[in-house]
Amino acid sequence: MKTLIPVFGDQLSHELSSLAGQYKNSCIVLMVEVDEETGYVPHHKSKIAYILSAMRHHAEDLRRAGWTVDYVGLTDAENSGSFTGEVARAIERHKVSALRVTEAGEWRVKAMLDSWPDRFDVQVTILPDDRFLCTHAEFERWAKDRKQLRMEYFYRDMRRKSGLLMNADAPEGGQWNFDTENRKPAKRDLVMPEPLHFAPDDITQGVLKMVEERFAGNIGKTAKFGFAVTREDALKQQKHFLDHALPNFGDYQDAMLTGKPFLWHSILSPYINSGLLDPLELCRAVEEKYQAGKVPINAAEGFIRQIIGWREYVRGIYWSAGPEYVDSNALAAHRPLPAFYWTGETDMHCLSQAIGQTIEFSYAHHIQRLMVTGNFALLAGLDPKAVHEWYLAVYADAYEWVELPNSLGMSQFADGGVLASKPYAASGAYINRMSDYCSHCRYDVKQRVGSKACPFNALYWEFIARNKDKLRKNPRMAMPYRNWDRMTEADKVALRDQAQQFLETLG
Ligand code: FAD
Ligand code: DLZ
Ligand code: SF4
Repeated sequence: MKTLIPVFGDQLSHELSSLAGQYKNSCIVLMVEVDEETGYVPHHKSKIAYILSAMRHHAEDLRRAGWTVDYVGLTDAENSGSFTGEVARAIERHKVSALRVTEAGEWRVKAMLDSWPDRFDVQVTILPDDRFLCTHAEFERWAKDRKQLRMEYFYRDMRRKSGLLMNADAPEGGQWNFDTENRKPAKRDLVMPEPLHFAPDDITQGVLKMVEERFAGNIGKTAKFGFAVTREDALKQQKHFLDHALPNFGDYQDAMLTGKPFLWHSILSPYINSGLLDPLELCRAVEEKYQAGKVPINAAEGFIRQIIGWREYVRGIYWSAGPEYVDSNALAAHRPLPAFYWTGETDMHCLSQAIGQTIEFSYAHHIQRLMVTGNFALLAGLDPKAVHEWYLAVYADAYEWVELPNSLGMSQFADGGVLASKPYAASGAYINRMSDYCSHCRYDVKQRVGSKACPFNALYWEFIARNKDKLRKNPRMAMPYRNWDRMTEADKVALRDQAQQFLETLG
């Protein structure tokens, strides 16, 4: 019996469940580059190049490990353009009698896989993706009967389950969470490590050339493309992060600096999400650094929380919320995305920095995504679906299961509070506290009205006023509403006028 094993671009792991326990000489691994995937949103050029190059390298790795890999390139003449079309052609080509596949990472592709048993006259087996700590059923059990889902409690269960940073039943250091120590603004004169740059080899150069031709109109530059595209190189970046950036990761996790795109972040998400790196292996390596006394507890705990806490939690929300989650718009926001999200051309320095580095590197760190581009979109009332599609397109680590709850839920509050207990809305003061952006900006962060006033300030109050019926009852929003109520009518009118005038300039 011959078995076909399709492996998708986010399944680049040797221990994938569909490969486990199979006889290599009776299987064909199928990897396909298809228009359907390169085109469901207008992905950043570097994101496409990263995924396709990593796929091509992974195919070589699998061959070296003894697998037979059938690889269909994007420009192959007969390419049908879809996963289903390519599986149909491969079933014919190889005369297979069985199909094994690890479950899809998103609703769109899941619907496709679910149609395969009816469509193909072969035995179809869909296996769970066991590269996560929490199974779908476990998340459902955890979420069931809870009035509110909160990451912190989920995270504690994941600590207990994994045993990471645990002393029997107690958390290492006596606390579950050291986040209060992780909010330091950074100074320019601190020495920070640059992530490793991996010079494109022949395969990557071929992909980059093809991407520049075929996706010329897409956002993004590729001149500085330096992603690892093999597990071996991704492990080098992992080690580089553990040795040089992790010790300061906690302290400066929320900081932002002009011209410093990476600070002490790991830049590992593209590798974790495509399967080149194993998230639990990485967390164990972080724990070892802590146990060896090389990194403080706030860094180790903070990093591990991002992975076994936030990453697993957003995946649970994505699958439990269902395919209709994407249509949520609890704050009824409908403004189209301003053009500067695609060009970075705006006088607002914080936005031009966050978007500029996104165009250059297909990367921005969490606080830039949440408190600069996300916060602006929230305050300006941008359409959450357009915002979601932008995040899905522009970041090399973006797959819907992880991007959607972060953008639509965490950053836009469009799910009405399923994921987060309150909107992440902030005036310019927050950005000023956590960055040096405001000192390079043509706007004055201290002013609320007038031609020099920082737009985030009036937009913040406009957001508070516009959404009072929806947010006033939220206990975590009591303080902003108290402050709004204390303002004079004249101040309120001036702020709302200022915001409206600014919004009109967005087109
Ligand atoms: P680090 O700061 O070094 O963090 C370490 C790791 O923790 C990351 O590599 C990532 O795997 C994990 N992590 C941290 N925060 C989160 C989170 N909130 N959700 C899930 N995993 C997390 N992350 C993605 O992987 N893909 C996305 O498409 C994505 N879209 C986002 C959109 C918005 C609006 C926001 C606010 C956040 C988004 N995130 C996304 C989460 C986070 O911003 C990125 O994981 C992080 O910036 C990746 O950079 P890094 O590897 O240097 O992370
Ligand atoms: C994101 C992406 C892109 C741009 N191209 C491909 C591709 O051509 N072939 C492929 O197998 N995967 C690609 N991917 C990743 C897929 O979108 C991702 O693996 C699916 O969403 C899985 O659910
Ligand atoms: Fe951004 Fe306002 Fe600061 Fe300018 S002044 S960088 S617009 S927060």
